[in-house]
Amino acid sequence: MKCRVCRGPAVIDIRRHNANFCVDHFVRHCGQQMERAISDFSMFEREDSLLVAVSGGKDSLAIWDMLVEAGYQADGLYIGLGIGDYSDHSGAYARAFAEQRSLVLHEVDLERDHGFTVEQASTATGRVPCSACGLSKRHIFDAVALEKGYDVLITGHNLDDEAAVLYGNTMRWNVEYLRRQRPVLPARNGFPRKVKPLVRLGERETAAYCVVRGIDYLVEECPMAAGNSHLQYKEILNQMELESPGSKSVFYFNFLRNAAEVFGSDTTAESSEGNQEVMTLSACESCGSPSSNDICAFCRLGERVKAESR
Ligand code: Q46
Ligand code: ZN
Ligand code: ZN
Repeated sequence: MKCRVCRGPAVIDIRRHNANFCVDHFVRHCGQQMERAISDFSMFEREDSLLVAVSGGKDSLAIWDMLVEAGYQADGLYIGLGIGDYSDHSGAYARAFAEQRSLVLHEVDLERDHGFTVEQASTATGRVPCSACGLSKRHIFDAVALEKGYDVLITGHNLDDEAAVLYGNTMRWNVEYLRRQRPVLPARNGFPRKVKPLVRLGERETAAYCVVRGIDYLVEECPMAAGNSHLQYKEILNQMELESPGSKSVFYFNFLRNAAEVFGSDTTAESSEGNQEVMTLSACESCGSPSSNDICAFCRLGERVKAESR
């Protein structure tokens, strides 16, 4: 197996590109794919300040590393969710990465700073943990980005994640979500722009990137994810990819190219000024975050957990 670029010994084959790469050219390939996503979707400019949502897993550490290597100004944000050992381990990987590279890592701990854990919220609401977890993460990412003045929030969603989410939303014809499934969600009042610069890389590639760059990451999956439909969709798509390399990429990028507009665009609703949705948002009376209710969904969740535990 020879590197497509230099003909030296290759360490990885990427079947959808019909290409093999040596370590150096693979790292370069990953950086180029990230830059292409940033420019194709106008994600951000060189001078923007970036906040990376860091979980301690391969994707978030890979994108943070690629951004820093490419010279972007990128700090990290880690949220302790209180999911037993998983949270302890994930925090340790995120901190070690930041310390080794002298990067800024902000930390929020759900229990210490907001008085509840994901598991407690799940019990109190009777809903799956991922529901309270997703709500809490979105709220905290927005709040920290706003409070600390970052221009853009970066998440490590890769091609496999996005194709699986698209598959799930299509299976249910979940039009509301299809409308919002873009690699860029523009800023709106009080909410930062959110972007996914890893959409051109699969998770096998982000894992390989971490290995060749010497990045230690948490391999263990969140225990709450076991058996969820997102993982099942990934398996189905992996099977298709095996038989027909490139299927995931075609499915996702052709959706963006040919079909996304059919479901309407969130661009208007998400634009930063002067649209109706923004006009109706006021500050949450409890935390000050933009909200369409007097008390935002996150603060209501916290209140509910406290009420249940009394
Ligand atoms: S961390 Fe949270 Fe995920 Fe765990 S509880 Fe679900 S949403 S699976 S990315
Ligand atoms: Zn090479
Ligand atoms: Zn609030």
